Amino acid sequence: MKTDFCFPLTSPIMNACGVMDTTWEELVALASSRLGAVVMKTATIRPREGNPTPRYARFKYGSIQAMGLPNLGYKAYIKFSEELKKFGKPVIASVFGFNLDEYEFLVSEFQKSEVSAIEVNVSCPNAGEGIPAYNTKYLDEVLSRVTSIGDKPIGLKLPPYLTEKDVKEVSSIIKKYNVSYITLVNSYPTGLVIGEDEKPLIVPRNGFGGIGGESLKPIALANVAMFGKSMKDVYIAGVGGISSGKDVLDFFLAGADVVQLGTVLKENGLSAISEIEREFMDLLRGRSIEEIKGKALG
Ligand code: RRO
Repeated sequence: MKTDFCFPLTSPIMNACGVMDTTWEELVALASSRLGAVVMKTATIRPREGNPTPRYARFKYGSIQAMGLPNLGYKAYIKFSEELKKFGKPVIASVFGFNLDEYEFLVSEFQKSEVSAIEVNVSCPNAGEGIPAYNTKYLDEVLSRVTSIGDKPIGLKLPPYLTEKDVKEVSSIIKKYNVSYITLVNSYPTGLVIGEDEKPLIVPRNGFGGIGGESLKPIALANVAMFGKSMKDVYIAGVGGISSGKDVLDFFLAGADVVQLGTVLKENGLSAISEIEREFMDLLRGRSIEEIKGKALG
């Protein structure tokens, strides 16, 4: 199931950043799976333990989490990228900076590494100071710092936007820079789920957390469709609530070039990958992905 993306892929299905991709063991499991590429957990300069637990919970309509960027620090992921080479599939780094200098530093370090692309995370809802990409001036500054270093493709992980007007404004900023792909979308930044014990399901952020899974899917699909309309020259990785072949099909019909699995991997493990792939192949009915891309919207 070859697909068109900024580097060759044997499958258009990847893991979503942040799910089963923090430790060496998890990354080896992903690299040994049928995924077309492996995305590593968003790295910060220093290792982080993340927020106190419980910080992830499943609920009827999806998942809620406030992980707080737990990761081993960028040096570990640079080393892993060298060792993951032998699995023969592209490895994508993800980075989060707490300021512009940190973004620039992290991208320049990964530009010297073995990764195939660098995804700049400007949409983490659990890093304290709001969502970087919702501040368009800051987004512009981040892009101006990170897109002029090195030759590896730069991806941009965006939060969900609410209106076509927002998407047009953000697209006009991204178009000024050499961004190869955008990943749509990060978790919906602030949700609240209350349990049977009449308390929020998660502890950090007073119970608020990013929403993923089923609830996120229509929001993610709309973002894929809106960005696909306003930006023709960047690839789109679609993510949000994909747990079946029909979900994958929907993302391609909305205009995605590749898709990523998040909550479903966390809940069902690696066996979800081949199941979803099989269901999707059946629904393709012999058509190529190119033939169906964006077709829901005419
Ligand atoms: O680690 C997290 O709390 C986290 C990250 Br970095 C992200 O990009 N999105 C998210 O929902 N959680």
